[in-house]
Amino acid sequence: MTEEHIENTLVIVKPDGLKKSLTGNILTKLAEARFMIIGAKVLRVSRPLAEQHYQHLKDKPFFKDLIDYIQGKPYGPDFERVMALVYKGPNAIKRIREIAGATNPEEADSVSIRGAFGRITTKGVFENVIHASSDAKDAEREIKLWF
Ligand code: IDP
Ligand code: MG
Repeated sequence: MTEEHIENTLVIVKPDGLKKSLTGNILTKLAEARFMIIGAKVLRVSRPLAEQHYQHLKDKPFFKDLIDYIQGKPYGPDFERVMALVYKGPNAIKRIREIAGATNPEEADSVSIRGAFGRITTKGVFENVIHASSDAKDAEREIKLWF
């Protein structure tokens, strides 16, 4: 049996999630999984914030399109925003990653958020609806960065 850790993790409803009106759906899934919201805000993502959040991908060919994506640039001014949340609960990091699904929406479990609602854009960006911290170190760094 895996040991239970009470963890905090960062979730971001990305601009495509807001545009597709998936916020309620995502919040419901995480509430029904019994995670607690301990922080929430809607914000515009500045370029420095976007670049710091995705610093581990800065050498990738899709980096510029990824920064435009998290800033909501492809979706018009109303969707140049995200909803950032901090969730708390037992093994929250791993379990919320599972609910989110794999990074590539075409490979994600079809019942996961990314599998059900994500797509790959014609520019090749994985438009995958939601961010969820990938491990304890990332969760700590990201929560400090966003809140
Ligand atoms: P994660 O979001 O599942 O933690 P990361 O590797 O940290 O995955 O990548 C951050 C984001 O960058 C992804 O959620 C996705 O939007 C985008 N991305 C990652 N890898 C690729 C890729 O190979 N092609 C296009 N977009 C990608
Ligand atoms: Mg990641």
